[in-house]
Amino acid sequence: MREDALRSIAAFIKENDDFTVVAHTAPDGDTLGASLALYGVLVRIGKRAAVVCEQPVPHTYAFLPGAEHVLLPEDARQTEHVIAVDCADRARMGAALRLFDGALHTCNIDHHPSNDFYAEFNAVDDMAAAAGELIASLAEMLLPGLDAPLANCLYTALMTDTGNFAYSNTRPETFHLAGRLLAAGADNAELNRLVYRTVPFAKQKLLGRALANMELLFEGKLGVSYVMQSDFAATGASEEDTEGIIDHVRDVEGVEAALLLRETPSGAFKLSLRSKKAADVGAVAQAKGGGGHKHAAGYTAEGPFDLVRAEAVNLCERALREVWKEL
Ligand SMILES: [Mn+2]
Repeated sequence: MREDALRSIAAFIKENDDFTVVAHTAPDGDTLGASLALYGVLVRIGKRAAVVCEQPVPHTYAFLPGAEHVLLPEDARQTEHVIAVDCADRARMGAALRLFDGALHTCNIDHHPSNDFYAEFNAVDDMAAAAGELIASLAEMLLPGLDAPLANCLYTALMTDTGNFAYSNTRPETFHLAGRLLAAGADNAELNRLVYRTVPFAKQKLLGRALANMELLFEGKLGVSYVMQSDFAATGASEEDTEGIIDHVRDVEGVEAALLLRETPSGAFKLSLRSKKAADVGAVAQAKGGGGHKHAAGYTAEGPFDLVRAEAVNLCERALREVWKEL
C-alpha cells in the first residue's frame, strides 16, 4: 500500500513542475530533513521547487543541505502543487496551510497513525520510523542513486525521530536504510555531533532551571516541570531551547509519565507529555484538543498556570491509574 501510494506520488512528480514542499510548525529534524531531501530530489530532476515552514529553521538544523532555501509562508509564492511532509493533519502546516489550500493538487507524505488523509495523494505509513523513510523510498524511485547531501538530510530525519536509533519505532528496515545512507555518504558521526553534542549555553542553563523546577507525584510515577517566561528571560534561551527538556523529566528513575508546561509570550501554556510503558498520554492530549501518540503528545491551554497545571496533573493521574498494575 505504501509502495503504491509512493509510486503514484512519484508519477505525479514526474508529470508536473513547480512544487512547494511544506514542513510542519515547530520544525524538527524529521520534517526538515525529509522536506529538504524531497526538495533536493525535485531540484536534481530539474523541477522548480521551494520548501516552506511557518518558522525559521532552528539553529540546530541550519547545517542541513538546502536549509538556507527554506521560506516563511509570507515569502513563498503560490504554486499549483503542494506536498506536505510529516504533517499529521492540516493544522500542522500552520500559516503554510494557505499555500496547501491554494494548490490545485496536493500530496501528504507522513508516518503519524493519526493522519487523516487530507490530501489528494496520500502516502501514509505508520510503521515508518520517520517521514524521512518515505522520502527515501520516493527518492530511490526518482533518482538513480542518493548523493551525500541527500543522505545527510535523510539520515538526520531518521536519527532524530528514532532518538538516535534508540526508540521502539526503530525497526530492521530503519537500520537497512541507515546503512544505505551511510554508503551514500551520510556522515553519521558529524551529524550526531551537530544535533546532539552541540548545545548552546543558554539552552543548557534553561535545562538547569527546568530540572530545578521538577517534582515527582503519585509515588514518583509522574514527573512534572515547567518553564516560565521569566526562565527564558533569565537565561536568554528561546522557545526552541525547550526541546529535549521533557526527556530529562521522563528519564528520572521510577517516572512513568512526564509533563512539561511552557509559558508562551502571550501567557498561554504549551504542554508536552511523555510516557514510558502502558500509560497513554496521547489520549490525554486528544481530550484537550491536542495530538501525538501513546508515548509522546502535546496540547495548548489558556489560563492561569495553577489551573492549567492542576488539570494536566489530574488527566495524567487518570492515565496512570488506568494502567497502574502494568507499571
Ligand atoms: Mn516525523
